[in-house]
Amino acid sequence: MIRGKFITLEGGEGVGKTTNLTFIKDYLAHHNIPVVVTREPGGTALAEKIRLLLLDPHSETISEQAELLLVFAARSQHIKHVIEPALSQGKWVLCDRFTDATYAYQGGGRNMRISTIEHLENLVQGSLRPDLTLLLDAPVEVGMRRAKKRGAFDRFEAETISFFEHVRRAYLLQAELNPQRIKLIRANQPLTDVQREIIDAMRFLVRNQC
Ligand code: Z5A
Repeated sequence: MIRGKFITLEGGEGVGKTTNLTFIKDYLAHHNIPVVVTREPGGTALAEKIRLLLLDPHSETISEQAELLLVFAARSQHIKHVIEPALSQGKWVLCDRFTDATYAYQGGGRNMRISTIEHLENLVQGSLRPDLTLLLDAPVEVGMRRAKKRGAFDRFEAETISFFEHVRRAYLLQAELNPQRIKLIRANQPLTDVQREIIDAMRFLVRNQC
């Protein structure tokens, strides 16, 4: 059985990850590629409970270290019960956020040590890394404006502009450090243009499959 491909979608607040997830799923279905769509934090019953704890704006103050460990605890469950089984059955996995989000939010936003994140990444993931990451990038104000339309803020959305500027910078650094894997998509454009860039970035992977 040929192993499936692992695609992740990343970016800051309101850049359009959820919107484009459906678009990508349909694009893969059009090419007869079986795909499992999932998200982080989350993807299993336990990981979804951890997600609720992480996003709850009324939870007790969560230390930066606890936040990082919760993110990786959820990821460990997700990999074992969803991601790895699907990939080994030849399915593709399309995941709304993955470890680049940890580098961006806990590394960039919370200023946690990158070496600690790397250590946990190796511990929890072994050699698992995405085959392709689409990083939707837009100025922070654009994403926040779009996200605001949704109403009540979760624990992350209540952060300051400066926090999200650090997140964005950390994402862009990840893209610079991993140019083969991470494709930058300019998300501050009309949706049809964003989706054209997404298809361009995915074409190579999809063509090799068909
Ligand atoms: N987190 C973490 O800290 N560490 C980790 O390791 C991981 C996650 C994995 C999960 O949030 C939180 O967990 C996240 C980081 C943290 N916190 N934050 N913030 P999430 O991923 O579930 O939620 P999110 O980032 O807040 O995603 P989002 O706000 O749902 O944004 P989105 O999915 O990127 O955007 P959207 O919902 O598709 O679009 C927003 C609106 O913009 C919507 O009305 C669209 O119709 C509109 N839109 C989209 N594209 C366009 C274009 N091109 N033009 C105009 N309008 C558009």
